[in-house]
Amino acid sequence: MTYLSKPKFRHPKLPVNAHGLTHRDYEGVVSTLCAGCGHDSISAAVIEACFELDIEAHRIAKVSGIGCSAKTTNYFLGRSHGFNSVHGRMPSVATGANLANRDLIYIGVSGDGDTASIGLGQFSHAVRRRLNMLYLVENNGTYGLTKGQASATADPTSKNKKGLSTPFESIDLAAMAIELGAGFVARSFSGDKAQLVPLMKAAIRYRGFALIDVISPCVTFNNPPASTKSYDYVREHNAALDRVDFVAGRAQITADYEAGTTTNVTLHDGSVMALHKLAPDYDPCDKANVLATLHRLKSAGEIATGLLYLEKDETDLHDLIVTTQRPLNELTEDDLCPGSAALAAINASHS
Ligand SMILES: Cc1ncc(C[n+]2csc(CCOP(=O)(O)OP(=O)(O)O)c2C)c(N)n1
Ligand code: SF4
Repeated sequence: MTYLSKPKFRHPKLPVNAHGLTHRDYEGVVSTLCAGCGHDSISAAVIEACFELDIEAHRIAKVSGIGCSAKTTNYFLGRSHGFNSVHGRMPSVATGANLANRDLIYIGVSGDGDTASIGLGQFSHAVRRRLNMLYLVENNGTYGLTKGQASATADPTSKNKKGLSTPFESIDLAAMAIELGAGFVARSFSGDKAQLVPLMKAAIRYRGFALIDVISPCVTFNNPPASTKSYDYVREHNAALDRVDFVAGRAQITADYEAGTTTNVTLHDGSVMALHKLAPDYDPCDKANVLATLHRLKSAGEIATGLLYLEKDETDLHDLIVTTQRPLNELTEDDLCPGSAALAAINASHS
């Protein structure tokens, strides 16, 4: 694999965030993806979201599997922890890392092939265990890296570059994640940075499993207008249900939103998500209605985007299995081996 590092020079007037860091400090090496690939826009959105949230790079762990999508973790957050695993196995690597160190922020990047086929089991269990992570699916309906086979998210009505369709029903990863217990589920489009960046910021701050299914056109194998994952199709059929504004909770929050059209949701760390309803009667907290809306729009050939589902009570895997508050590498021998009296008490409690 070749790595092209970016020139170190930067304009002295580049904007800086609370840590004095510029966007350049959140970048990785030069992308080797095809020019125009949607995945590169998603990398740019990750850089923007982390810059705006003032997250220091060493607090983030980025994990991925295999695919063009999986390669992108090399193109952002060059100073963060990273693990490029094997095809479909990103969720178990993320689970192990998160259990060992709950203090890091986990960003998993996956493809629709990586998640909806070989990694479907791993994905399902990360969701139902409410692993605290942002799970990004870069969804192009095709296996880009292996040259354009249909993936399990390809719609039977869709046609790829060669005019071919799949005979099989497509998997809607967002609907599946809602069914399996994800607390934060959104869908967006790589070409809509205004929607994607606030969604990412809110998802990073959400404590629990947060999925963003990002339609990300593969310009080389699956971008004719007849493909339901193409730039043209998504622009024409984007049914945005809501818009999210995000205000990080570190400073005093002064949000002024029009009554009646917006709901403010405060996250565990004090950040506020302002949800602007675009579709009448859309409530992202009403699971049955959300699933019915997704099914209805899908059958009409529309693509529902925005914050699709939100569980206001944030719960993660550590809450569910009651783990220690401290990262495992901070535990001392005394913590791990409390002595024979403690062991005798535990044994006595089982008799
Ligand atoms: C165990 C295993 N099986 C198959 C492959 C071949 N393979 C590499 S990437 C890929 C699919 C990638 O598609 P997707 O996850 O949608 O990512 P994209 O390249 O489209 O971003 C496959 C089947 C592999 N690397 N490992
Ligand atoms: S093959 Fe498709 S998914 Fe892979 S880099 Fe090129 S455009 Fe992107």
